[in-house]
Amino acid sequence: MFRFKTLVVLIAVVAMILPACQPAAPKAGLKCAPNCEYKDLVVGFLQTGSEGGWRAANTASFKETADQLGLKLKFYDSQNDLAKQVAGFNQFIQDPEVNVIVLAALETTGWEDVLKQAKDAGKIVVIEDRRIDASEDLYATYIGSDFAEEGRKSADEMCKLLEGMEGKNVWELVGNVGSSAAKDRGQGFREKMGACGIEVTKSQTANWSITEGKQVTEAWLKETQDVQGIFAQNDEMGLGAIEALKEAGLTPGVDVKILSVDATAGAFKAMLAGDLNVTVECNPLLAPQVYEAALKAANGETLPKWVPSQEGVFRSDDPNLQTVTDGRKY
Ligand code: GZL
Repeated sequence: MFRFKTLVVLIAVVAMILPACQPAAPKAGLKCAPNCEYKDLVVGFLQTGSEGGWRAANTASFKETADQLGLKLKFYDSQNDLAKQVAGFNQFIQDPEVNVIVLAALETTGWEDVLKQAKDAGKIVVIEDRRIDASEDLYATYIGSDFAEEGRKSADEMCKLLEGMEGKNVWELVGNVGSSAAKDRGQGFREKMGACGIEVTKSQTANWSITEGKQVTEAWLKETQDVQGIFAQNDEMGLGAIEALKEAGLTPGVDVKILSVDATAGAFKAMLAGDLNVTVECNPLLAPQVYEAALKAANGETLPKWVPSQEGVFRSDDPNLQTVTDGRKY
């Protein structure tokens, strides 16, 4: 009996000592934690490309804010080519100077491997603008818009624009099909369009561009002119559709209602001209939030996995539209 009691006590003592002998869990964050400052950050930024006004404003936000905060920014233009963007990601993993990687993903899938390699290399990863389908433990946080909500807002606004019209046929100009922005805007629009009987009778990618937006709309107009609204998933494609409607002898904004997403300078100009009816805002000025999140992660803080942007809706019938336009940053 005595030996049994001795054994029990011995096991209890060992169980108490063991944890203290475990190797300490690796410290979260960078070597400078918990006193990292912006000057300690070297950020490798993988931008999608330069496809339009939204992207230009997003890039400017990262370059200007880096200068203001005194951090070093290494900018990589993926030229809207997924293979180039993955290559750039690997380049930043190999770069001993880079301790933070920021990704604006061209597509939602295909990131697990490079994210795991970045984690193993001790690099902080922040996803900006476009969300991705990957394990949340592989990145610090995602800073970007709720694209599905933008789609829902677009359907609600299109219902108002088509009120009183007999037909409810809407044509959809889609961004690059693998992107979260295109997928989620389309899904959100379809969630709410039924409320007023809208039917999406034509839908095709125009890859975020004015030229392709015009080409696709021209081809559709050759088939039929039975369309009451156009839902363009970004402003550039909406501007292309406007050009095509005019060349077909139709009055955009009147004969056919036009709604686009982003709220860039081009959209405000088109609304003031009466060609565009509504633009749903998508905020590109994300760099301050992204760099702040990177610094917190560098100092070992755990962040929420998504910080949604706050955004509005702008309409051509707003009596204060010129004042609002004059106050815009992009
Ligand atoms: C949205 C952004 C989209 C814009 C397009 O956050 O990813 O990409 O809506 C841009 O204008 O090409």
